[in-house]
Amino acid sequence: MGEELPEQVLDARLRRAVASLPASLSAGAALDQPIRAGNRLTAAQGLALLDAQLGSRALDIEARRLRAAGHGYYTIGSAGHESNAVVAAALRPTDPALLHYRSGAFYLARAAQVPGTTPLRDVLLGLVAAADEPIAGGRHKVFGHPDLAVIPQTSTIASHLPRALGVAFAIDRARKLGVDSAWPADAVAIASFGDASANHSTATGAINAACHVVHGGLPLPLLLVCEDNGLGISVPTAQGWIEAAYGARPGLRYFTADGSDLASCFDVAVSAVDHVRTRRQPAFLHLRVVRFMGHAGTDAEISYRGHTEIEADYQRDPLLGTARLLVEAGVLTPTQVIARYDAVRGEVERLAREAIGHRRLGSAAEIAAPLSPRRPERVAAVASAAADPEVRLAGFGGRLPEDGGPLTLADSINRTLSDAMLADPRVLVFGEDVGRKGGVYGVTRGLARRHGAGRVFDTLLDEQSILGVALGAGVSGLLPVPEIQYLAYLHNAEDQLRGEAASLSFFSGGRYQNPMVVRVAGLAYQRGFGGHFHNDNGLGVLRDIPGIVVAIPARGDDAAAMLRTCLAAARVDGTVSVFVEPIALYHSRDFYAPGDGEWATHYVPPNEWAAAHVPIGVGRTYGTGADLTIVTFGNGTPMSLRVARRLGASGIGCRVLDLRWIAPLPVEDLRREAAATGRVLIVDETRSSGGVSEGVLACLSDHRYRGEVARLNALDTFIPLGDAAGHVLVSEAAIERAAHDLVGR
Ligand SMILES: Cc1ncc(C[n+]2csc(CCOP(=O)(O)OP(=O)(O)O)c2C)c(N)n1
Ligand SMILES: [Mg+2]
Repeated sequence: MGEELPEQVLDARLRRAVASLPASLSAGAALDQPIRAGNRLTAAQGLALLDAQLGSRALDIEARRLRAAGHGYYTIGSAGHESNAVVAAALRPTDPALLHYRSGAFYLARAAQVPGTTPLRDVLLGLVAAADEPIAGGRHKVFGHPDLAVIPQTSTIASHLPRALGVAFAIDRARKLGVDSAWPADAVAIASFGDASANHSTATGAINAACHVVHGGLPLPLLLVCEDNGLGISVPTAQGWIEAAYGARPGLRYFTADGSDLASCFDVAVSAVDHVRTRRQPAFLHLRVVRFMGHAGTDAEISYRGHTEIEADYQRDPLLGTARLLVEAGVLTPTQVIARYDAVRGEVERLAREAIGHRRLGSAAEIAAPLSPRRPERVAAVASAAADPEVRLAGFGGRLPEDGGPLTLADSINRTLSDAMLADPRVLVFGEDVGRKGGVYGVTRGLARRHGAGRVFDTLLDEQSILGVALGAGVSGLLPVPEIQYLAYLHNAEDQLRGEAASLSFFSGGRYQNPMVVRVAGLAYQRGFGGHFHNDNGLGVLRDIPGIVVAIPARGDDAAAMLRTCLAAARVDGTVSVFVEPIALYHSRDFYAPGDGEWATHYVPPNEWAAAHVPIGVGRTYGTGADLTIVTFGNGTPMSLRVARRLGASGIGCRVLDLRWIAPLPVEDLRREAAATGRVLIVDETRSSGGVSEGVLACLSDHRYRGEVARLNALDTFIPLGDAAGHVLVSEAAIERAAHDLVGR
């Protein structure tokens, strides 16, 4: 006989401890009576929760057996944390939940409140990566279910807390605005996480933002549940730290409970939920638990924990605690507890055998299907929706933008946002400085006054929370348009886009989406002003995120049409778009010469079908020259057009393709325009490493372009202050030289 496996030790310990509980002599408590004097938990509720806890334990044991047999792919369990079931019992099954990976008993207890659900089977299908698992469909093992209001989470610890903040915010905001939401108006959002995770800046930022919202007098019904097992893999959390850090935060009511005692845990959870639901204010529920069987199946905790420490945890097994409670109340005998345990173990084994036979994901197309659904015809139809003429006229203060003069890029975005807000009450515009000030560059000027502070508002200065509010609002049925003030400041929040926004549809098989359009002011050419952080020209972090759309308009009419497309794609397909606005072009009016006003454009209202919308991934070609194709975008567009005019004067026929969309690239336009001249010059204001030109070159190569090609990029460096910036950025003179060079080859 080899050494006993951790799951065998845990199983044997529980059986032995339950068997040795002194059987109560009482005749048996009434099921509708409190299970223990002074507690609110009834015997019936205690029984139901015992079943959730036993089921969760059985799943953890089965996960390891499946792994050992080569059928399972995930062994992080909930063993020791099963008192989290009380949180589900204290909530309603319609309260949106974002769960820790050890909240298995919560999941089972919630499912028990919804008839027709099959939670044991769901989890087992997740463990074996079955294609018909109800949330991720084999793409991940995660707790989630659309019928249970459980939104699936990534493995990035704490990264769900900004979204949880946003969901809580959206519940009351939707009610205030009178728009439909995915959750009941009196719902509570719940997010659980571990004790080590509570230190992550993403968690501290989101919790700080929650306190900040309350401090500002706004509702935020968020229940934060810290499942504190005292460890983050092998690193202990200092004794008392969670309470020291979160016990007395402004606006955040602190509750704490011993996870080994179901009855008191339940009472505390009920009080916490009641606080959040009735006061519409956040609470922090500190659930003190233990962790059995190490961090995951591969983790031998004996290498970093003492024997006595591990041994002491068995006394705090929540299943033993619940068994003791039921036995002492005379509801079950120890033998009956074991019988229930055996029954669920047997049921889980049977379901596991069945799960093994289920189909796994079978093709690349099947895997990627939910990533970024695209229905361009429906997007086009929605993009052309406008508010009623009278509403528009009143909304624009009696003067429609199409009746005024030509507009800059900034003004076109402003009018387009207004039109979108007039047409759809779900649209929210927010970020740092976007409200009263109207944005650092005036892009959102007047919107708060026109559409109200409930829809256009300033946030606190935390990009993770800004995107988190958008993630939560989007998944709740609103249409958020968050602003990131500068491209350089997207980076500290990038995971909210990459890990959270972009992946939700993928990991939920399209069952949850976070439609949103993130506006980001960016790129260089601000005549040296502001240095690198106001001239960031790196788009590499956006180019490789699966499924997202990256739009970069160079002129006002494109900005209006493209923004409408992004908003419509968000509504129709749940698309996540990043709308990069070239700061240097915001207020440009002139093009060839000072005062010519040729870069400003006429505003086309949304319902003027053809001109008001541009499909995702379709570029704009200027000119029909046969000698050279310049491929560019953003600031490169006006620069290249000016160079093209000079080249034309010297007898070189040019055409300029403005890509407009960096992701997905306009492949058809690229192929066609490259083939038309056989000479391609890529004018790319981003850096040569990780820049857009890499994608363009790869696209040309993939499509067997055989002509000449050259590229101009910014230097692989950060941007300096002042005129020195000119040394590292692509210039018109360089474009002209490169064009002559290429044509002369
Ligand atoms: C951002 C991030 N960093 C590191 C990890 C790797 N990791 C997974 S779980 C974990 C420990 C989490 O501890 P805790 O929050 O206490 O949760 P517990 O596992 O103890 O329930 C770590 C470091 C991760 N998933 N995400
Ligand atoms: Mg922990």
